[in-house]
Amino acid sequence: MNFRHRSIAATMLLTLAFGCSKSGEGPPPPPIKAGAMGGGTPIELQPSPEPFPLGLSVSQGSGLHLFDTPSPDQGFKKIPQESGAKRHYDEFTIAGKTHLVITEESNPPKFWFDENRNGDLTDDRTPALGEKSELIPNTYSIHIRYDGEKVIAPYRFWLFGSNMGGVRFYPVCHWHGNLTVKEKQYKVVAFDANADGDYSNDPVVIDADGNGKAGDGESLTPGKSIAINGVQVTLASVSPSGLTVRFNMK
Ligand SMILES: [Ca+2]
Ligand SMILES: [Ca+2]
Ligand SMILES: [Ca+2]
Repeated sequence: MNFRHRSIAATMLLTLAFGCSKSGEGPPPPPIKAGAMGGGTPIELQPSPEPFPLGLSVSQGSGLHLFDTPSPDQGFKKIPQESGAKRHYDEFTIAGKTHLVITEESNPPKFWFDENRNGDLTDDRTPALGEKSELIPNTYSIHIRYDGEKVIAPYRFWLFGSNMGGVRFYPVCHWHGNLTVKEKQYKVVAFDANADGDYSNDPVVIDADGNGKAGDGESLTPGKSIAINGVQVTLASVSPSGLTVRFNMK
């Protein structure tokens, strides 16, 4: 799977006005420079296609219904040309917004995601291909627009028929970076543990004791602190995309 490659090419576009960035085309866009939003010192994290960083657990998010036909209420305006393979028509709510989705039982299966939320499923990037042959369970990688940050960020997820009912998902990805305190580096992780595509409502973890696990006191919500090497480190915020975390240190 070329998640990393696609991440470099398509993550962190400076502006939505450039439209979609397809994988492998041209040089990577310049990274977002953290602006003046919020307090604290910003740290830019890097995307990773691996789940459960530092042993963090996850809950299941609501996924798809696999409707056989599009409902007039859903607002499909334009759909990709039929291929003969069976399709399903859904709304997928991620990062607080509803996106139209068409899934197709081709091999590999396809996942069209209305990234720009205009009801046209033909003007977005090429469909995400399942990493295995069946529609579900399978892993897909999409890009989500975080309009408030002007960021487009990758999101890789496991889509499966849940024993809780329905087709659900959880993230198979996270963001990671390093926080330097008194010249020593500590791993920082943002993980969408509640599976809604919004990292601002999950704790940020600093592996302060360096044991590779999220321990007691290492998971911070905004305003919470941990003492590291004699410095009080307080999480100011994490952006919805997960790209930027901000800390105050004193
Ligand atoms: Ca679209
Ligand atoms: Ca979340
Ligand atoms: Ca730890």
